Amino acid sequence: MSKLEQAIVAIVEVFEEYAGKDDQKSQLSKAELSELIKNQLSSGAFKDKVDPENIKEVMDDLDKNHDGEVNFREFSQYVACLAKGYYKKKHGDNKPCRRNK
Ligand SMILES: [Ca+2]
Repeated sequence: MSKLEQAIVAIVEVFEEYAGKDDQKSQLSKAELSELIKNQLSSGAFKDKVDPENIKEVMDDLDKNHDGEVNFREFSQYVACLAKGYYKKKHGDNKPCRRNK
């Protein structure tokens, strides 16, 4: 597989792995999201984009339909947002990753 194909598969697999930890296999609960961020988004390039201590805020930001869970659609938008943030940071624009509400 190409680099991009691998990245896409990885996004899906990470979501499935963490969302599947409780009975709601297609949704990330607050606890699952917290664990995902802690384990998958803790290296230097992303650490300042997400604060595991402030998981409630991240959750509120991602959970667009306010059902207390993050579905794949919401998660993939978050990943896209992180990618944009990473690109901007790499090119000298270091604004935090927040989408318009
Ligand atoms: Ca779940």
